[in-house]
Amino acid sequence: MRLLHTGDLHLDSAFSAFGARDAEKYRELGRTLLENIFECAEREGCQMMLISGDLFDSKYVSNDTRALFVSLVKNAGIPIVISPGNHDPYSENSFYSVIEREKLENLYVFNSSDLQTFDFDELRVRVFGYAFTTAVLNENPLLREVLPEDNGYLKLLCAHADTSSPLSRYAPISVTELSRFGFAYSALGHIHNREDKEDREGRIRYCGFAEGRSFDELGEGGVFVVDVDEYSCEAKRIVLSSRAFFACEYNLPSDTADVTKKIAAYVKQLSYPQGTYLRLKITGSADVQTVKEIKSATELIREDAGLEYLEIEDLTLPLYDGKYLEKDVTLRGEIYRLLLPSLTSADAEEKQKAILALKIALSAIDGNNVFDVVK
Ligand SMILES: [Mn+2]
Repeated sequence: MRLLHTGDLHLDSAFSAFGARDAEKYRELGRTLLENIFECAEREGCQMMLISGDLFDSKYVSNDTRALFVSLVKNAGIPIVISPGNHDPYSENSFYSVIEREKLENLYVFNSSDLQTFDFDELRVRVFGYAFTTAVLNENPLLREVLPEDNGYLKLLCAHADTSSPLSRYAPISVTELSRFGFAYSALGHIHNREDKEDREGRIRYCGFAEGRSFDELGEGGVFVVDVDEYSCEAKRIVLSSRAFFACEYNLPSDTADVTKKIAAYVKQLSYPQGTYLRLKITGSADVQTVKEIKSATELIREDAGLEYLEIEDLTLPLYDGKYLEKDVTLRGEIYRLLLPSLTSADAEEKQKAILALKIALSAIDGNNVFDVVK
């Protein structure tokens, strides 16, 4: 059979980091994405859709999103199976319990934190699953119950679960434990950045994000279209995102003449797709003035490369000449030498902290307001 696996859409997210107007625009993009997913299911001839939780960002769903969801489900003509996650748990007055009253005949929502099943006789498929009924589910329902007797149907799992740690509060289960149940396909949700299969055979997968929502979700997003039976399981990734977040690094040349032009040319030749949100990290060494100059050219660089959004992150060393500081016998040199192992560390986080520490120290010695550096 062929199914579409998605989840973790977090529709109606607050997007509070982006300001009220942009936030509404982003929520609109979320609805367009939902339409595209249903369209994709139809185009690809999917016989079922599995939504493995966190379809919505919270239990409150806007009227626009609700109306769209209902009409898409009604017109889909295939079973839509949902396992509510930690962000959109099934509870009294939650979106899912309210929508039950609409009696959408092809919508199947798990509503208990005990293991449940839905049987689809025409497809000869049984879908196992459960619901988060609060924001946490300390124990995975699969691990405390005996599976009902086999009825000969193809066994699928649709669930929000965490395979990364047994101590997780989000229905923890290891890949080894999961493999023992013999599901032909386990459609998982919760970990957004894992598009690769979890097991060797590719029968256990996280859906991954369908469209990035921040710089925590880098790259293009999409859904899985899965062909599965007892003998084989093939999943193909279909990109559906109309925008994507990317990050890149530019190491400043020692000659900083025309530096903004050089950066603009560099970013342009990376030819990012339309709708790109880019975080450009500048590294190397530069004086305060050069960094200021680069930052003030942000809008120019963005426009030139046709980006939707650009932010420049300053990771430069505040040095005109590191060698000079190294030999400096004053406090400046002493601080530099002290921080040097961390400044040249391969650990990006450690390096970043050391750079910030050096900037604060040099700024304080110069009698400046250190908060200007932190900003
Ligand atoms: Mn989640």
